[in-house]
Order: sequence, then structure tokens, then C-alpha cells
Amino acid sequence: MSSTTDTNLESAGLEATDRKGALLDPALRNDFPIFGTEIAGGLPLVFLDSAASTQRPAAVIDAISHVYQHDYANVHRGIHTLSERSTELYEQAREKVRAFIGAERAHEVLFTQGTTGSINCIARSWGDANLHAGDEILLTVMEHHSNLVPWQQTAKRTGARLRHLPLTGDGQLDLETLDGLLSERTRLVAFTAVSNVLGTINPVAEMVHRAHAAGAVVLVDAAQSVPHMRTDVRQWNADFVAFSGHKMLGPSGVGVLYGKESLLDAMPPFLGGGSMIDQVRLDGFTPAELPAKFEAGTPPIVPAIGMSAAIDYLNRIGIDSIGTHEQALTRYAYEQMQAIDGLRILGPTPEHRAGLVSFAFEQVHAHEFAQVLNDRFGIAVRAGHHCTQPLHAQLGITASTRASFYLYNTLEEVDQLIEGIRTVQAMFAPQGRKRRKRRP
Ligand code: C6P
Repeated sequence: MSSTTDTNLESAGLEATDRKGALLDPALRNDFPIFGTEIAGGLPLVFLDSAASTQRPAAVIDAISHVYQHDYANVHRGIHTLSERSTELYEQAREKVRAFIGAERAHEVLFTQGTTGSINCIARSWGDANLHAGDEILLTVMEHHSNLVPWQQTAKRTGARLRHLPLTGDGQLDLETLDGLLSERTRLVAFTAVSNVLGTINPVAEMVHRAHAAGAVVLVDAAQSVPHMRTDVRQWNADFVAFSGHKMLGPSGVGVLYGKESLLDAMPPFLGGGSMIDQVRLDGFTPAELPAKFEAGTPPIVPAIGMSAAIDYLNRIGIDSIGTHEQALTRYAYEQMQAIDGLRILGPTPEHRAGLVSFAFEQVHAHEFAQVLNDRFGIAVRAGHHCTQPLHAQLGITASTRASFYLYNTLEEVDQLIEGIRTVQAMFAPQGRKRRKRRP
């Protein structure tokens, strides 16, 4: 532990004993081969972009490699040993996800291409079958484009109307307006469990309860919550839940759509093709039972098996410990950032936020911020609108810089981020401009 960190911690009011209890063993970084990588000609990697996509432990990389070397064939098709093995691993992955999110039945867990694929499935299948002109879809202004655009497309096709729950001044959902927006016309409420920009943790169970009381079906975008906090879809009582493997130490190309059996049974298939049928005639088809009905074509076999290995890893560390660790880092980063002149932190105070902090600085564009942090400090952050243009418009900015944390990040890395921010600020502040060497 560096003395800078101890000093900063004291000033942030976090006692060393609290810190000890809250943080995970930094040795777990050794499980992640990527941390041997150097950035910008020799800087150690400081990876603060896990909200975009996480890194993978060797256990996940090895599991993927093992399937390809020993067990790989297409699933649910062959009467041969390899197909049986890969089918078994693929279905074990489904069961692993089921247990991880507290679903009742494995066939309520559908493998998709990612959160975006899951939401589009609901918008096309449930949306087209159930929405009509005059119906309303209630979203929130903090949604990712993946939970806005599919509903805009659905609204166009069906004539349904979109409405949006506003924010409070500190970046939480304005729940006082919720009941006024809900009516017998509201057929669907779709919202994120955690904002990918503000970090806001939304009260999912309460919102589901209020939406159900108005007779609406509820979709939760859990892309930013499932990787970081315990999820119990039955406690939420959500009808549909969407999330991605690559944000929880798993591979890209796989995600999950959880849906209540009764709703999924009543929905028409989204994609047509192999696997999703029971019988095909020249003039029509009979769909298969769940989950095959929604898994047309060759599914993401190896990504799903990799996601299963990622869940094993998360379970070994403990999802609650991961959440506590991120909370400690976030609080520390937030309090350090608050002390930086001219830096605008987006979103609520640490007790209402998950493991990320986005910020804007009037004099410096987010892209320049990210570029200097990368080139001078080896720090990876995300800069831009983070696929939330309407949210940024509400905040009166076009872009922000986001640092997001996961189980492998440390307090020292937060210190490096703060030092980086101060350096960028000095370089770009009016009196510092002359001193800045422009990149070629
Ligand atoms: N957010 C970010 O940097 P996909 O790309 O389908 O795996 O996930 C889409 C998605 C949906 N909802 C939320 C709340 C998200 O944060 C994301 C992905 C990344 O914030 C990439 S844009």
C-alpha cells in the first residue's frame, strides 16, 4: 500500500480497518493474464472500463480452450459422443445461470447474443404480439440505447406510445412521478437496474410491484447489476430480465434473457430457423418447447460454457464480497473527485450508486481526457455518450468520462486515476494550455 493511498484514505474518512474488511485480496489479479500487458510503451495496465466489458480470469479462458480441444461439436443435433458432451456442458451452463439469478426453472433461461439481443427479442416477440395503438410503454430517461431504440421501433410498428420516467436532480429516478405515468394504458415498463453512466441503483422490486399494480409487464435491463450484486429474479418478481456474459468475466457473444414461463410460452418465436421447431411443413411450422423455441440456429455454445465458468469464478469469490469491494473503491474515488475543482460528478452519492463514477470537466473534452489517461498513465476509461445520448442531453452535456470498477481493481489504481485527472486538468486549464505538448 502506498503512502499516498494511506494519506488519501485518511482524508476520505475511510479507516484502514474498514478498508481491510471491505477489499478483496489484490492477489486475485494474478488470475487475470491481461494484467501482464503493458500500455503505451511500458506502463502497467490500469483497467477502469469494466462497465463496457470486463477482463477474463485464466479459469474462463482455460474452460473455453478445453471445450474446443476436447468436447466441441454442435449441440442438440448429433447422436455422437462429442455432441452429447457439448450438449451436456451447454445445458449445465443454463442450469448455472438459473441458480445464479434465482430463477425457478432452467427453461426460463434463454441464451441470446447479449443484453441487446435479449431486449430485441422481447420487443419483437412480446411487443408485436401484445401492443396496439393507444397502448403505452414506460421507459426511463437513463436507459441505454439498447433499451430505447428497440421500443422506438416497436412503437413505430404497433402505434404504441412511449413515455419516460424523469430523473431527480441528483440522478435517481423520480419515483414520485411513477404512479402518475402508470395507467391502464401502460402495457410494459422497461428500465435498467443500474445506470451505466450515473451508477444509480434503482429500486427494482418496488418498481416492479408498482408497475404490476397498474397491470403492466416488466422488463429489467440488468446488464450493469447482475455482474456486481446478488440477483434474485423471483424476489424482483420481474417478468423479463436481460444481461450479458462479457460484463461478468465471461466471453462476448452470449447473453441471457430470463422470462417467466407463462409469458414465454404464450409468445411467438422471435427468430426462425433450425432448433426452434417441433415440425416443419412446406406451408408452416410448429414451434419447439422452451427454451429451444427462442434459440434458433446454432446457439452461442462455447460462449455459454465460458459464461458458466465465469459464474463459478464469481461464486468462488462471492458476489456480496465483490459488491462490497466495488463500493469501497467507488466511495474512495468519489470523495477524491469531489475535491477536484471544476470536476462535475454525474449521478448520486456513493450510497445510491454501483461501482462506477462518470464525470465531466468543462474545459476538457471527454475524449481528450481518456486519451491522456491512456497515453500518460496506462489507464483505460470510457469516454463519450456511453450509448445514452438522451441521458447526456438531459444532463446538458454531449459526453462524459467514466471510470468503472470490478473485483480486480485496487485503491492504488484509484489514486493513479486521481493523479491522472489532476494532470489532465493542469494541462488543459487555461493557464496550463501553453504547456501541453500536442500529440502529432
Ligand atoms: N453498456 C457501456 O459501456 P450489450 O452490448 O448488448 O452486451 O449490452 C448493452 C447494454 C444494455 N444496457 C446497459 C445498461 C448497458 O450498460 C449495456 C452496455 C456498455 O456502458 C457498452 S455500450
